[in-house]
Amino acid sequence: MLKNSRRFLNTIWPSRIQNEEYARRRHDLLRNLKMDLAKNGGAENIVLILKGAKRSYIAPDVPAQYRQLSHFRYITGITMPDCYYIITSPIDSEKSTCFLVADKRSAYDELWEGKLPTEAELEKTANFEEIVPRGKMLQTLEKLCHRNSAVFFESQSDDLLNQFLQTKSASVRSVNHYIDKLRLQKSSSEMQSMRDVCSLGSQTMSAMISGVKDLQNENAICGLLEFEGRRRGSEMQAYPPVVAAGNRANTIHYLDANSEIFRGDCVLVDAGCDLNGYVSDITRCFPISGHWSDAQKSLYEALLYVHEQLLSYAHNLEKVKLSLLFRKMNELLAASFGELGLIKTRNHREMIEEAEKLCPHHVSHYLGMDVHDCATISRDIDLPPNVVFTIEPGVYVPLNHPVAEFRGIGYRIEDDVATAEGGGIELLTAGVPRGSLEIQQIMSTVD
Ligand SMILES: [Mn+2]
Repeated sequence: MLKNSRRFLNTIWPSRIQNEEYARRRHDLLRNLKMDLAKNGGAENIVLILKGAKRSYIAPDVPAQYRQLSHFRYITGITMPDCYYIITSPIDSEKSTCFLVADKRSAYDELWEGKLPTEAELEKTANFEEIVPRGKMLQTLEKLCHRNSAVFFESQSDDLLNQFLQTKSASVRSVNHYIDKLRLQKSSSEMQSMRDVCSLGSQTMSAMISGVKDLQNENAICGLLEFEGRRRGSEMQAYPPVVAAGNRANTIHYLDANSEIFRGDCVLVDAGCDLNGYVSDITRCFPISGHWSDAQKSLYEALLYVHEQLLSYAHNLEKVKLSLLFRKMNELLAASFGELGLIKTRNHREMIEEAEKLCPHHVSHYLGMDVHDCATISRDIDLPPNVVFTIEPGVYVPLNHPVAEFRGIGYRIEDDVATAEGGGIELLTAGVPRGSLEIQQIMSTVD
């Protein structure tokens, strides 16, 4: 018992983000907004309104799983639900004033939901002038906004704010792209946060694969993922995992994860951990029996070759650009599947088209506080150091594919990497095996 319980000890992963970093982010955001406003001229002050996540319900009185919105957490450090945050700053001054909009909990609510953080605790990261009750928010905005205010808000709709903004002649601009630009390039403490969560995600995926042999339902794998992640300190899964056996792996966002697994099936698992507001995103595939059929193995190795080539291609690029990786992936898939016999044509253009059909998704997305991070940032830009992204080539062979041998197999191999300071990329999920034999080794099925 004692030996086993030790395995639960290493579960504390403190946040790497210091309080001052939140102040720096707000400062940088205001500076960038003002730089852009200076080009257009006219505004006297900035009023920036951020909305936090609302508590939502799946049935009367039954709260859904809650996660703070990442923009809100990035700027304020606050994780409690149902808040707004307002920053105002004169255009020609470094000074800014912040307000947290939040209601106190009554003694009755505290009985059911527990206490909220104290004002002093919230102030450490969010450094506001005062807490404004939600019923007073519109009044506060009325005071802060005048005719020459540049008002920024997230583009998502919000009834309360729309009510206010309709009465204002000032146009409202979206702040999302400005925050995305800051979030794209991670600070050194954010890089540590990403290393933490990717290490946790790698351990979770490896431990799941070690225990997965002969499970007979996708649901059991979901449970195993949850168990292996949480016992190591994951706060929750980063997203509903894809756990897809056999032909269901060809449904790219198959989320039901509740079907029977047959003995000869391979299983695709796409899962991540959520830790201190940052997430990992890893995909691995394995035969449930621990033994690959010849077709399963040869298709797996053809895809793995593409994955390895992409890692070294990205590592050797002078400037990484996700669009370049995408083009490279299609070329590699065409060549690798041509050699395998999955693509029959030898016409280059047709081979690329076939590759695009077999893998209809992009090779990468940015990663950070959200799994599809920084959605407003183009994938066609040169990346600076400390940008985290995935590399995830896939192959999905439908049941009606002309090449019978590989019908009904779907694979994706996904790792998380970062552009490194001195050039090249850092592999953040190196801890999860991906070789066909290594996978069998951790499943203990090597003869
Ligand atoms: Mn992904």
